[in-house]
Amino acid sequence: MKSIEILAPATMMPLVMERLGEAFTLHDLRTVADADAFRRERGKAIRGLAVGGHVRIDEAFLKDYPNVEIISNFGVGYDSVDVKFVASKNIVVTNTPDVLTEEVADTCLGLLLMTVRELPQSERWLRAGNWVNKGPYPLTHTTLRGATVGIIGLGRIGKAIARRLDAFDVKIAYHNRRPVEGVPYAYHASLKELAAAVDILISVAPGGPETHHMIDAGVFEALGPKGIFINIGRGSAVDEPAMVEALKTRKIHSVGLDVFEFEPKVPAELIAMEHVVLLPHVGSGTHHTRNLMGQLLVDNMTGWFSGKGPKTPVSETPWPR
Ligand code: 8YV
Repeated sequence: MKSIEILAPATMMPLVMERLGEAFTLHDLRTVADADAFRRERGKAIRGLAVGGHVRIDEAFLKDYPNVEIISNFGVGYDSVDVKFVASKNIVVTNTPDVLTEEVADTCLGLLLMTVRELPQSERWLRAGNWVNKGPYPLTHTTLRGATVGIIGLGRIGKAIARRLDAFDVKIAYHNRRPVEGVPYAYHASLKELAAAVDILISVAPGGPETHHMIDAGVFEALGPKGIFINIGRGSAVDEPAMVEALKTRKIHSVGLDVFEFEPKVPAELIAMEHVVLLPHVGSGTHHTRNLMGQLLVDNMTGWFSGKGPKTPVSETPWPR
């Protein structure tokens, strides 16, 4: 397979670069001396892309690489790939499901507890010397005791979060495009109705045109002044200015966010708020899980070019066709 040329539009983690580099002729677009010359001279030779969400892969990008057969994506979310266009060109897209499910669910529960019990704020209180100088950290108004938690998106990660929440003895409800069979949780066909029915709303919604800004001012209004919103899915599913406004006007109580609309940019107004919890997209961020994700990306690429087929094609580009 060494004669097969593949491209990483942005440098990926070392495991991916090394293993793809061993199997294929791998080009790293970020390190080529002259990107324009590269596109002109090698563009037509590129047959596979290894991507990680940093570069938008759409018609404009792909016009320089007309012979791409497979796009192997690092991450379960592949919203940076225009999958509709890509599918129309018979290009296969793969992602990295399952291997990150439990890690992301762990992070979500951590973020939830941090937000509900103000743990980062109380830690800052201790470090600032306030425990000694001012006394105990104030009691929190919010608690999981007696709470109902709503999950937007009861897929693999949503279910893993729900399983963990079961152990916390809270009520669980969810919104999904359609009801999920075999789960005991209350289904709400309307997102607004789910928001109105719960104390804490967790979004695991993916990105892309279908979910764009679906969590809007109306949803925050329905969640209410004691409500907490947690996002571990994609920032683009949230109308970020509407969320900031809802926080400023106390239409909701707090948020805990691992994802943002324009990462790594986080609105300054959010950063200035002491009572919200903001994480830099660390959901799957352990060596253990990222290595599994990286290996799956590599396996998809080698599976394709060895004729075995991709391991984890996305639903829009099923395999075998
Ligand atoms: C990754 C993620 O860290 O899998 C996803 O969709 O959001 C994260 O697990 C991210 O995609 C890496 O760029």
